[in-house]
Amino acid sequence: MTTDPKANAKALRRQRFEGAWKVIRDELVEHLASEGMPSDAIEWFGKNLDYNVPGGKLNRGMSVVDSVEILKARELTEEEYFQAAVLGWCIELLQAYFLVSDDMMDGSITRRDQPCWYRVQSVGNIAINDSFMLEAAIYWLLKKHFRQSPCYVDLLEVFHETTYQTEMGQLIDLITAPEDHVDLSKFSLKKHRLIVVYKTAFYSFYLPVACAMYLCGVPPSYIPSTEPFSSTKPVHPYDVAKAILVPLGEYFQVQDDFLDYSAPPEVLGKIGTDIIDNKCSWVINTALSLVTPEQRKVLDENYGKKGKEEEQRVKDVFKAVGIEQKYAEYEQNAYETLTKLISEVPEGTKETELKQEVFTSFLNKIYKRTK
Ligand code: DMA
Ligand code: MG
Ligand code: MG
Ligand code: MG
Repeated sequence: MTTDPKANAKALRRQRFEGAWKVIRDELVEHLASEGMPSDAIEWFGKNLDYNVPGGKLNRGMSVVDSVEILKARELTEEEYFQAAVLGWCIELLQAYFLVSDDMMDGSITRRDQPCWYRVQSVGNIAINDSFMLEAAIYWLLKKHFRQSPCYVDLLEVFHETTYQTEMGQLIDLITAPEDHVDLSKFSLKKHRLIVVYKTAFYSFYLPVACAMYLCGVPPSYIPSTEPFSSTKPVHPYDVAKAILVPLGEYFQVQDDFLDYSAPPEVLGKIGTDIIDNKCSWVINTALSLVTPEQRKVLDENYGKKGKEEEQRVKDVFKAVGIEQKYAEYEQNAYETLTKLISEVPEGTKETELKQEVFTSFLNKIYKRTK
């Protein structure tokens, strides 16, 4: 505890959310026992859960609870809290599933201040199956806790759809970054946007808010709207949410890209691999628009190479073109654009209607983040 009441309130909220995980975690482990799995398998699954699910910032998961509270505009009952927390932890399980596999595909070394799961002694490729089990746990939990709920099918669909979108995003992220062939002329900010919207924005930003909306009974539409978001025409609330949360997710992944290059690993909890991995990141795309022909040559010759020295040469060019300043400008601009977009959302009064605070609270969780 600190003397800052705001920090204390935040710590308490996190503790309460972590308390729900203890219950959910035990349900999952006990289920394996009830399937007659041997004790070493039960232990392995417990370790998989403990190592990969609860240790992150928990922004995605806690946003479900926060959004439900904002929509209902009151404190939740114990039962309401737990229901929202189950959905929140389902998103954290989804995140764990993506991260375990992402770290294998990206050849990453550390995550959340510890070795990536596949690099843990005796795990290796078993991490592939472990990631599948993290995903499957979501649907077991949804069935257990929401089978009787009117929003069960909507929840199933939104988890399936955002998972598929994320996998499309991971596909284009990976094939735009071939290990054996560096061609920076193939990169563009347009390509980058497509990658990040699919690999990050849908599951990290739209999914938590959509879960909260379904839980609060915001009426779903089964006919996708073809109208673009505008402040004058009434549009479907899930489309309104998406129109804000997708650019919010894009901003979040630009931060992730910038921090991959700039943040000290002891702060970030992971060692950046984007330069070595030949990734189509915001940093390289922005640098490409600023370089002299000489600097361009350095990037062409050193980007996507395995060595530390090559990586340092690329970082030196990033610094020389003033990437820090460009990022500060980008962040200011993104914040202002998002704030304006949010201010145009019609302010609802019922729990089945959107409120601007759903979006401002999410934006404030990530604005100027350093990890
Ligand atoms: C993030 O991509 C997307 C998913 C689906 C994990 P990334 O590889 O940039 O993430 P990180 O920087 O956390 O490895
Ligand atoms: Mg990665
Ligand atoms: Mg990746
Ligand atoms: Mg990254």
